[in-house]
Amino acid sequence: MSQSANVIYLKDYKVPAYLLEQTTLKFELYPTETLVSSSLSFVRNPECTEHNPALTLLGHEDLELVALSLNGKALAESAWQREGETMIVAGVPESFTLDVVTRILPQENTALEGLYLSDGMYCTQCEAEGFRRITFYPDRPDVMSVFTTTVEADQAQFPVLLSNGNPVASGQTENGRHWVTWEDPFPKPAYLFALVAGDLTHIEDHFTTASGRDVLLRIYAEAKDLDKLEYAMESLKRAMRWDEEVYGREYDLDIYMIVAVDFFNMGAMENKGLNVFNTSCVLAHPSTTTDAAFQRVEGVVAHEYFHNWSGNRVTCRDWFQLSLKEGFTVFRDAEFSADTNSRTVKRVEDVALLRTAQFAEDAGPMSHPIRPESFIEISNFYTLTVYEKGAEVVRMIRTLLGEAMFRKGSDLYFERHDGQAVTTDDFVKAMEDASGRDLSQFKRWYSQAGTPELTFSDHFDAASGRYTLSVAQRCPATPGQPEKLPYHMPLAVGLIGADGQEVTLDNGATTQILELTDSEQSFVFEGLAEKPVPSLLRGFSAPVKFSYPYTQAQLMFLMAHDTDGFARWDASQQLVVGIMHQLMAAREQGDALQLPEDLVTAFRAVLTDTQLDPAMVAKVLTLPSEAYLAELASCIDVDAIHEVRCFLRSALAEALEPEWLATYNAHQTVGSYSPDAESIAHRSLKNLALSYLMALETDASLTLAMQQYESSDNMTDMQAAFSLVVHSGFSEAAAQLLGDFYQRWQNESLVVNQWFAIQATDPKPGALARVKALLQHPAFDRRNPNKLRALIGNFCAQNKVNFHAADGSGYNFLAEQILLLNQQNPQVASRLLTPLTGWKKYPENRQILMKQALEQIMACKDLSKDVYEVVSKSLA
Ligand code: B3K
Ligand code: ZN
Repeated sequence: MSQSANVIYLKDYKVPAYLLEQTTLKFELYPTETLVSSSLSFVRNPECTEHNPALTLLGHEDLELVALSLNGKALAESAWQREGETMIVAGVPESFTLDVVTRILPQENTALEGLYLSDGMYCTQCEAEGFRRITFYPDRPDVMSVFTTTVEADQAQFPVLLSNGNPVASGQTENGRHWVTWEDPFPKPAYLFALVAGDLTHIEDHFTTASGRDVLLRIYAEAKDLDKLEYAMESLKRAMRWDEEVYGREYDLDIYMIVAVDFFNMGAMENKGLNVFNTSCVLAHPSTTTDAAFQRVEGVVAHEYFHNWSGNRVTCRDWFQLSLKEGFTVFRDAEFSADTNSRTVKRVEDVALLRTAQFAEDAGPMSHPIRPESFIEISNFYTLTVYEKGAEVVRMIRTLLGEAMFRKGSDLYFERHDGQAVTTDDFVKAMEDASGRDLSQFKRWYSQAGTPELTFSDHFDAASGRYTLSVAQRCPATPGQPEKLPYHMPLAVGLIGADGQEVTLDNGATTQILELTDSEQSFVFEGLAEKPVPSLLRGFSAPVKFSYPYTQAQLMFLMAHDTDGFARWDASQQLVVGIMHQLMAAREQGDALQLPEDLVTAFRAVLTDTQLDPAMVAKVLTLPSEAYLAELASCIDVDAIHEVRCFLRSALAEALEPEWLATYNAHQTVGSYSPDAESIAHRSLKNLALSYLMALETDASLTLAMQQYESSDNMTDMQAAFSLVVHSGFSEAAAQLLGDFYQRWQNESLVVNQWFAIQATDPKPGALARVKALLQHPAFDRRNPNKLRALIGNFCAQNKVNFHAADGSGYNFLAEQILLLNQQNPQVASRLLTPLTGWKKYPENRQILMKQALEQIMACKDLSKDVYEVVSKSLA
């Protein structure tokens, strides 16, 4: 690409000069080419003030134009101009029909954007800018139109032909070909267009909407996966009901389809009426799918369904508004999962993700506000910031407004903007108008990047019984934003007395929402008999880092008495992190590492309390991840983090061996597998106990793991045992299981991915050589993003000790892989790069090597926009 990459700015937004009334498409799919004929009826946009504006279409640089005519008359070459992705047609009338024919080669499309083949099946991915790889079109989300799409292909090879909306006609032509026409009555931007053609089977069901309409539900997959579709169907029906009950939103078409494809850059896509899913987010069966994967299927099915309102009916004006649909929809799916399973567990998992990966993104070279101001390649902005932090921002609005006002606000938003392409400002305005609240300062969350940091302190005046809680906020500088203004955020706070009882606060409840608006602010509580222990940011009420000078005793007190599940878990994390920091300091001094007796006491108390939810016990007793410890560090010592974490695990295993064994035995699930929250909770605690027991590396623990591997009737238990053995020092058993597991599951592509992933994350020395060897394995396919993520992605992002090997071999490996993928699949290449982007947080010797790897990539002459943007910003 031209290295003077084009930067697109939010401030340059202009309304489109022409609107589209109708899009009529015909796809003729042939083995060597696909012909796309489109007929587009344009009208002048009354909102555009320009005099006689030209028509601007977008088409990928490699897109082949076969024919172009205006109102039925072929256009001379001089009538239009192409430059980069833009095609300009000047001198067009007020309203006109443009007919365009393009020739595309889906069989050669390795970027998996636009129309491509996945395992012999045609499918599309058009968000954000894939439609311009199909035809010349006003490919921008604020141009919406109704679509009529005809798909024609060989009948024997592609018996199923799908597109958005309802099927309205079908027929056969000569040479064994057939066609189907689909009509989508809801105006939509091109990014929501979809087409699927293949030899697919499906399951079907029905859903009756609250107003009594019948909706046909179909989930399509390859025949071999027919037995893995039921859970997605159940999840879909639950999500449809939930959206009616909680948001008053009904489905609108007569049919809702999901198609599972193996080659997919992301998780899934919410195309109107025709979702396309990565197989990993839709297929589920007890024998091949873990609990975590079942929950992911449920969450992603719901997420894509919820987009029908938050994304499709009301869509984004431009791609800077991406969080309008993604932040809101992630918030919606998180609440759905919380209502369906365990609220606290879901919250803890989401916060753990935010605190590790999103906070790291906020602190790195790609840091951006949830509404970015500029981009080179929009695909690089489908980030944890836009999604997860975006969801936290919506959550804060709900906390500030309260549930009833928030619902009033979302009703107003959907009603006011149905059928429109709008902005995050429009969303906030609807919330303000419905509630009468002023959110102008709050809107800084949309424009400022970085993670705010809160420092709490307090004072108790015994004579007056007055307790003062003070808080200071700051937000570190981020690229292009040296100074930040104070944020408006809700602090959900409780106070706990020495007897462990919650103090009743001014609002008559035990949790109060304090509104922080200033850079320093104090809150006063009157009438206390003694100094309480504060429980801060209950439910993680704002996406910030916060500190209060808790003693270890106070953290243990909160672990025992806080009535807020999140806060209890957070206290345990703070306690363990503090101890790990002490251990790292001891290691630095060359002192022997010692397990603090207090920690054993605290762990024992949790482990033996049969009243506690086993899922929460498992969360509390899981040591903070290496990624979280890395995020907290100012300079990341990968080896120290790994060693200290291993030490602590083994020491806790030893100190509590009988308790772990008892826990292991107590939480065996009986009866056939079920992915409900309670069964998942028992399995998670049982497998955590097994992991501690395996840390002892005794023959007895190996026997337990081997028995579990052999006798389990579900993938959760089998994989837990498998991965523990593979990662252990029992090399013979590991080799045996590696062979056996592959033998059993070689025909299950998603399970083979797990087999790759578990080897890629093995922390033992030599992992890189093993990963390199696996790249040659017959089951590895370099064109399949799931395989790339399983092997290369996991090694670089999760196997920190090996990726950060002192000789730089891990960095060189990643640079080589990025260069191989750069042209083939730019989106995946750019994502896999993430582990190198944080180079400035590592010690100098690593910094030099990581920077060299980035420079090696930068030196490549034909970098894709995707990779160029991430590498150039990382080196800036
Ligand atoms: N909206 C899609 C994202 C697809 C983007 C691909 N570059 C998935 C989702 O968030 O539902
Ligand atoms: Zn989404």
